[in-house]
Amino acid sequence: MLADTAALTAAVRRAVDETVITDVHTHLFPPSHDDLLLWGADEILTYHYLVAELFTVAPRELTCERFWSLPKREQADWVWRELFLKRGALSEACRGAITTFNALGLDVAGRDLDGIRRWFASQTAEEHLRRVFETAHIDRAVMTNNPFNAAEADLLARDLPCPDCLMGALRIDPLLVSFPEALEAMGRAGYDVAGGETAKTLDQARRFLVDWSKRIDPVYFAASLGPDFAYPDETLRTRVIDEAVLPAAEEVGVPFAMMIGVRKAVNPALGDGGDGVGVADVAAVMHLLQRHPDAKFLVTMLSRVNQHELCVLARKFGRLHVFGCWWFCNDPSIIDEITRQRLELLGTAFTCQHSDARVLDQLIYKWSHTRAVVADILCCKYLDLWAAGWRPTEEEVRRDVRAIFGGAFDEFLAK
Ligand code: RAT
Ligand code: ZN
Repeated sequence: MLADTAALTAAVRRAVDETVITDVHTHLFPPSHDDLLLWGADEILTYHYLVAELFTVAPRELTCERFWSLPKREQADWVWRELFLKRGALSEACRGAITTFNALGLDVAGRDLDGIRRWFASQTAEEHLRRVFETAHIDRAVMTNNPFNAAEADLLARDLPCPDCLMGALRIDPLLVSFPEALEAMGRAGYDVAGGETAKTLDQARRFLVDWSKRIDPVYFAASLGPDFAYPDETLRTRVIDEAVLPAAEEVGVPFAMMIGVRKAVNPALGDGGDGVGVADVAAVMHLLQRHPDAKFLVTMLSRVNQHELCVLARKFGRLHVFGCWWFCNDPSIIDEITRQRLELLGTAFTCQHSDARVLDQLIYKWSHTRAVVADILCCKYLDLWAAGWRPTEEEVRRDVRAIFGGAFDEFLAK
């Protein structure tokens, strides 16, 4: 039994610190996929969040075209100079790079970028992966595997070694947002899609997803969708969902993860950093739940405006699992707001965060920053409960912390 509120908050902070996290969405790859697994100083500094920030302050002579033509090391130098040396490094993405270097024992306070680079150059991907998982204190991370991408499909088809800590997820955006590209990929793989947008083609798409699932054993199917995502509507997308995606997901026994609200290529010159955000229509998710009573959905939304409505919807359907503070929401002030809202409306039946790490090392900061915010929130919530007369045990606190850091996700997958 916890004796008093000091013991209670100490137990909460210990639990948040010590809980091993499952990261439900990343863009990591196994080391065997060579260049696809990004890690090291220059990758950290050229993360697309930081590239977008660089161009908020870059001198006019540094055009995007010129930036992209530079070697990665020089791109990283630009970011370092403009955001870290000439300005205060106050953004969340800048702080993230600093947290990461520091946690790896590197001399970031001394601003020794060359020394930091030298350290990374003497590591191997395999040992670095182990070290980062240990430092971030996570057990597993879900990858993003896109079989519609020729290079990725080739690597996936070779069944290269993959550490147990990385789990597959089948990324299917082309089917929903660029159907001709999906047709081309399926055709290349030998599926009979010559008829175009017919029922037969959609059945071939279903088969494509089921076949790839046998190969990579995905935890879920996933796609990111724009703020204009509507369901049902008169477009091909509704048919693709009804006749290919959800039948395949149900056959394989996995949820469909939707990340909704990204306004793609608002400024295409920025590359991955050029996407924006828009308020989406949560009713599309509601209609999916209503029309597909056996389907399960994982959903995260990009606009802060959509968060409350999404929580309310998740209270109505146990087949909807809300996860993560995605991208522009992965900032302490917004994580704080969203996580409080979710706890208040959903108890522990949600996953409070995913890292979206594109660079291996980012697991370190994304998780340490989230842990700090969530620990503060949980202390408040448990103190409120204490004041109301409830007396939680340390084991119960640990159970509940694990729930929002991966336990509820595992339970959702299993049910
Ligand atoms: O957060 C990000 O890094 C975005 O660029 C996207 O990767 C997004 O999370 C996605 O998976 O589409
Ligand atoms: Zn992502």
